[in-house]
Amino acid sequence: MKIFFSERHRSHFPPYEIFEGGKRLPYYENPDRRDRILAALRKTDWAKLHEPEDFRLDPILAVHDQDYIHFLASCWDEWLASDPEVSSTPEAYAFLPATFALRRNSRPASSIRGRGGYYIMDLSASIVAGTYQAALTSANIALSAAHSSFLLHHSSFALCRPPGHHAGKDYAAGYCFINNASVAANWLSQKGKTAILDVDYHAGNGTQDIFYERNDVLTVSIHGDPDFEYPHFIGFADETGAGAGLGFHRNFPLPKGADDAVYLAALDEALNTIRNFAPEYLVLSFGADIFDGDPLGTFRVTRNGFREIGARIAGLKLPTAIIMEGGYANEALGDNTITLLENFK
Ligand code: SP5
Ligand code: ZN
Repeated sequence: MKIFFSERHRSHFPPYEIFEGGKRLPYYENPDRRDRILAALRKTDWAKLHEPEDFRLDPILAVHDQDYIHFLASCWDEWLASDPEVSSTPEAYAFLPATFALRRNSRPASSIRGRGGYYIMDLSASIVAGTYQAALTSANIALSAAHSSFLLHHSSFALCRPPGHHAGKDYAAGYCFINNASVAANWLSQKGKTAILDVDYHAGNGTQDIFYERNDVLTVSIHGDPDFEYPHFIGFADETGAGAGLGFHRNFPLPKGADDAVYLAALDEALNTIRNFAPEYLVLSFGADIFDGDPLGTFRVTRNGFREIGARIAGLKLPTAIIMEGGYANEALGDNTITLLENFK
């Protein structure tokens, strides 16, 4: 199986994020996550590692607003220039807004603080000097996997970092800046009918937003119920698309503590929805944070669960671009990811 990866991700490692109560914590979405998965892949005899191609900005701008991408590109330098204290010790800082554009009958002001609060949804999308380059490379990794799945009619793995499924058309959120899976799926959809299945523990709000009014790409997400879990405002079962896209989005919110049996029952329903749509390609947003013991999740999916989830998705017999999203139990990340991927090799 072709695996796409890059060392560029290392330039995105903010020193902190902020949790409820203003609690400042080390950034969970850290480079060690990627290193663990890569090390596990290197031990197999089937993972063929490749650097990504450069697809330039067009396929990204087909999904994201230009002003937002410009904000990502210029955020760090503008913030540095605006604050002498930050520019004297930049490595101690990450850009996070402190004032948010709560409703969208609002506009991005020209200041970096005004644009930060407009284009960032929460306090887990910290921006540092290398964030934009890392996010661009991550999108190129996803596009390279999509390209390979198209050419070879075989599954491929995009070892993306930063992840993407919380990023919307014009906003960053939850460690995500560019929606890698959406960029890949939009690109693939020009080659053949494409569906996205999102199995990350958190609702794929960005992906849902991006395709909500489209009927040419089916989007399906299984996740912790937003009634108790991040991203809190989106990912409910009655959200099924709008306009031409009505009936082309499905959410499967699950309760705290969902185990293999509960998870697999929802997965079977999700897979039936995908079978009815009859796509030619699948994009799988894969988050390993459904694992029992993940520090940011509540599910109890076991190693066997990962094997069975992989087997059932591979049972669709579709060329699948598997896109890495979350997963924060770093010691288990390598084995969990390999266990899922082995079904597609
Ligand atoms: C890609 C991905 O998995 N992003 C996840 C972002 C989660 N951000 C959570 C922020 C709120 C944290 N509150 C956690 C309380 C834990 N007890
Ligand atoms: Zn997640």
